[in-house]
Order: sequence, then structure tokens, then C-alpha cells
Amino acid sequence: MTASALRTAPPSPGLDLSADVDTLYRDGIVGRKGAFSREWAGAMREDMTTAFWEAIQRPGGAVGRGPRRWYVEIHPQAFGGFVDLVTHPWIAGMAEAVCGPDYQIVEIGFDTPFQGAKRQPWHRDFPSPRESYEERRITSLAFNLTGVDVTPDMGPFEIAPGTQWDDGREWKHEMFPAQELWPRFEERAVKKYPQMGDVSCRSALTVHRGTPHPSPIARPVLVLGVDAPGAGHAELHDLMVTQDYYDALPQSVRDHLVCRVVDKLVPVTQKHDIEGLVMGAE
Ligand SMILES: O=C(O)CCC(=O)C(=O)O
Repeated sequence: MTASALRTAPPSPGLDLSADVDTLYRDGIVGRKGAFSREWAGAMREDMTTAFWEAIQRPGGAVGRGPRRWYVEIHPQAFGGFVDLVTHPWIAGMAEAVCGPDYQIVEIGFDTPFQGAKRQPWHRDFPSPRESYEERRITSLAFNLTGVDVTPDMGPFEIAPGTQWDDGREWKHEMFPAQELWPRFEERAVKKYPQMGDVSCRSALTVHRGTPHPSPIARPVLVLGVDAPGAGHAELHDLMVTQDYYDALPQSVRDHLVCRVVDKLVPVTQKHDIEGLVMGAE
């Protein structure tokens, strides 16, 4: 069976995603160049910058992912492009094709390495579920969008294609392969240089790491997390929106967003830290 035959639902009308789904199943990552305009990506970067300064001042607001690198989860309405993002035909189409018609939007946040960020250990973002290591099914996705044009001195994201299928149950926290296994990841490693407006879609199980960042320009990157029903990552997050924002969302977004509707937004206190990254590696 080819990977595209594993799709649980037809792709967005008029958009043939079978080649992208096949690439995702083979490599654990696939990209879409120029999905958004540079202006749109610039506004996204502004929203990430605002959210960063707000979060870094609060305990639990920004979680360390190594020296001079932080992860911040945001409220969907703190990002002006949220509806454009989740209704983009390629993003919604990939989410539906891989995670099924009832896919769930469970996380929105961003990762920012600053000057001086170090190489991270090779890792995946959570342990592999049985559906992946036994049945070779992808049950959750991470979409990434860069806020800047990535250059070699900006600690590009490095990923080892194909490693989404590694079992990993023997690894530390089931997420961090031992150093003697690193040569296998290094042989496969590819560094990514996305430009503003590009989107990537990956399995968060595909083993990856951040690389050293000598540039004075920070590299914020948005992360949108999507699950198949039952994958369980909504429990690690706590998306919330106000009633008026929720009421104004298109029905197609409400159908997928796993969130609390609240009278007043309270700052996000993050529950999903990646313990092995908090202190950093080299
Ligand atoms: O560095 C990047 O481009 C992506 C970061 C990320 O999403 C991660 O490390 O999980």
C-alpha cells in the first residue's frame, strides 16, 4: 500500500496532496514554498515578538529549550493570522489527509533561538505511539512557519528524514536517542533554510535538533500542532478563546479547534516542556 492510500479522507477539493502525503510518509517532513505572502509572514513575526516579551516576564510563560532558546504557547487570538493559517488549503488539506476528517487543532506556539543558542541533542517531541512504531501511521502533525529568511548562521533546524518510524522506546524519555546512535542521524541529516511565507509539515517524531546560532538576528518559528482523534496531545495544552472570538470563527475552524471558551483569557502556563531540552546540550 502506498502512503497516499493510507489517507483517511479525500484532500481539499481541487488540490491533489497525494505526492506531499507520500513525501511526508517517506521523509517525515514535507514543505510548501510560498504558501503565504512575505507581508503576512512579517505580521506573524510581529505577533510572535509581542507575545515573546509578554511571556518571558511571567513564570511559566516561556519554557527553555536550551541556552538562549525559548518556546511560547499563545492564545489563537493573539495571532492575527490564525484563521488564515488554519484555513489555508494546503494546511487544512494535509491535516485532513493525514489525521482524518475529525482532525484536532491542539497547539499554537513558537520557538525562538537567539544569538548564542547551542546545538540541541537529537530528539523527537514526544514518545512514538504504537500506531506509528508498529503500524507506520502518522497520528499527529507539526506545521512550522519561519518569521525570517533562514541563513546558515541562524541555527537552522536539522532533521533526519525517515526516522519518524524509529521505535525509540529504549531512548531516554522515549525521545532522546543515546549518543552512540547519533551517527545514524548525522548521516541522514538535512538542514532547512525556509523563507518567509513557506510552510513545512512534519511528524514531530522525525528526529531533529536545533543547531548553533551565532547570528544577532533571532529566528522565531511558529508551530501549529494537529492530532488525529485519540492521539492525546490536547491534554498537554490548554487552548482558550473568548466567546466573541469563538463566535466569529468560521464553522470549519470551530469543528477542529480543541479549546475552552472563556469570559476572560488568562495567560498560558505551559504544561508541555521537553525536559531533556530545558538545560540544553553542548
Ligand atoms: O527550529 C525550527 O525551525 C522548528 C522548531 C520546532 O518546532 C521544534 O524544535 O520542535
